[in-house]
Amino acid sequence: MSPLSLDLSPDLFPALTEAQADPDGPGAHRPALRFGDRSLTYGELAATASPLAARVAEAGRIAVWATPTLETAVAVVAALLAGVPAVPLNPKSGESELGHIVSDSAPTLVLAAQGTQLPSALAALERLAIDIDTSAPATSLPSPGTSDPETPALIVYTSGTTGPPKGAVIPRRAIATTLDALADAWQWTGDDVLVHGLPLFHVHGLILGILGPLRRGGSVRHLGRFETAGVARELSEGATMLFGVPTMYHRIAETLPDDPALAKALARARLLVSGSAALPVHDHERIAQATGRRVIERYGMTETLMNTSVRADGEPRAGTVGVPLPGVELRLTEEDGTTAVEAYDGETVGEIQVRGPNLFTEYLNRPEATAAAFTEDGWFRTGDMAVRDPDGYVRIVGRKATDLIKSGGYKIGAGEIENALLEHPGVREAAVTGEPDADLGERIVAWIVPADPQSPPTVDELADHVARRLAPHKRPRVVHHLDALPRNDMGKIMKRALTHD
Ligand code: MCA
Ligand code: AMP
Repeated sequence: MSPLSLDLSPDLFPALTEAQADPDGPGAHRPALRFGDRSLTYGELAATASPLAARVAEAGRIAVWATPTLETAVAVVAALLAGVPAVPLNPKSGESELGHIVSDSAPTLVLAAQGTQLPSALAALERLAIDIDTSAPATSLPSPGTSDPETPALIVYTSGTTGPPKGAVIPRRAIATTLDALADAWQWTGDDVLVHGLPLFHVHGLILGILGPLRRGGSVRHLGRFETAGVARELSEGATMLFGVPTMYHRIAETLPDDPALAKALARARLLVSGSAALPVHDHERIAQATGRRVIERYGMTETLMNTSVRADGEPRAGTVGVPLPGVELRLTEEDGTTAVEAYDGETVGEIQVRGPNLFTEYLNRPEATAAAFTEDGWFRTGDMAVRDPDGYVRIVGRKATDLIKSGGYKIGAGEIENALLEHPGVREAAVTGEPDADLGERIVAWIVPADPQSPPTVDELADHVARRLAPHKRPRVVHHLDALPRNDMGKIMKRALTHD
């Protein structure tokens, strides 16, 4: 582990402060954000985010309608400047998921781009339209001295095995340290130009993908939605880094044989980074073969931000997530959850536990869940199972909970989908599992006992039902009908007995 180098300065975005202080200086004219044909320099970002920050400064907590747009980036930056915690909302969330997040996090305001139609679940909230007007006179940025590093910066909702998603409270300290640790590992500087098409309501797309470049004084070009053509265009027009989930790299690997321009563009990139789920070795190899470049993986979690990475100056090794980041303590533990595994033999499996300034502070309103997530001496139990190579490289081999599914890089709890399915009148019993999928990593499979075996609900009907209530990425892709679910003597569903045959 490298020594801890903690920057506890409350100023998350020095380049923005500099642009504000010297609006005619070169720093103010540097590009900061670009979404399609709309962009902002640091000076323009300061001019548009600072009045918004002043307007939200008195709000206890705000929600942000996190579409993949310039408005979302501006709203989150404004909240961070004001020191007001922001809750990013997935604009595709269904009524039940949105209702839960809003009642749990109790924001006083919702920020959304001007002209956005918001769903009824948000009707009771006061609304503030984000209007990007770079001609507005910049008000002074709120004094950075007012923000304690422990102040909650973001509350990001993340699924567990059962029940609705929990709000992970992420302090400013965690954002600053994780981004600085990545800068060290990736030699990430203000000269880098990042391209990605990740959603902006999760850690990957928002903290790494938007706040990361802004903390470095560099820039990001967001694709609006992921497409290999957009990746090729941006990397051939000056972008230096690409972030994506394995599904995106899988689609790149599939496209490469017929797209020499994409291969050429990827070959020029300084760094290709994958995370949120494991990138299969086959996709690693296909990309390396077509481009001569190796994708590097980093490993993180909503609750911990980033824990490990293959370093830019290290050996890229497919199938591993590299070494602990500076400041992150990482250990593997035996089944008892407290005895450390000492072996670095590439064989002995243990649960990954982490400790460090990159961690969240708590699950909002869930003291018991928070307590259960940590050991007595402050290690966070990730639930991920791994081995360590002799040189310290971590290899994730699975996860403890079979009821957590990673599909397209999204973490999805089987329990929340089962609960939604049970609310469908055509479903008497339901169990949800994940099965391997070349594109998504895992796909969601629903096993149901229909209320009326003569007319069971169709896969489309159940997919729509789940998408409307929770979110489209949580919809089952496959549905099996059964006469009864396999249960043990205690009545517990035996998911391992759920197979096709
Ligand atoms: C299809 N669609 C539907 C339905 N069927 N909508 C409603 N009801 C239905 N029944 C729509 C979808 O909404 C979507 O719409 C389109 O059809 C296709 O959806 P789908 O096939 O599900 O996926 P995709 O659009 O092809 O998405 C693949 C993806 C996506 C782009 C890779 O999964 C993705 O963005 N993943 C990123 C996940 C992520 O950022 N995870 C980070 C969390 P439309 O076309 O309009 O969109 S993990 C994290 O943060 C930690 C810290 C970490 O380590 O990174
Ligand atoms: P989330 O809770 O959505 O933030 O997802 C965090 C989980 O994603 C981790 O606990 C891991 O299981 C998984 N994950 C993230 N990055 C990687 C990676 N590079 N390789 C394997 N799994 C990963």
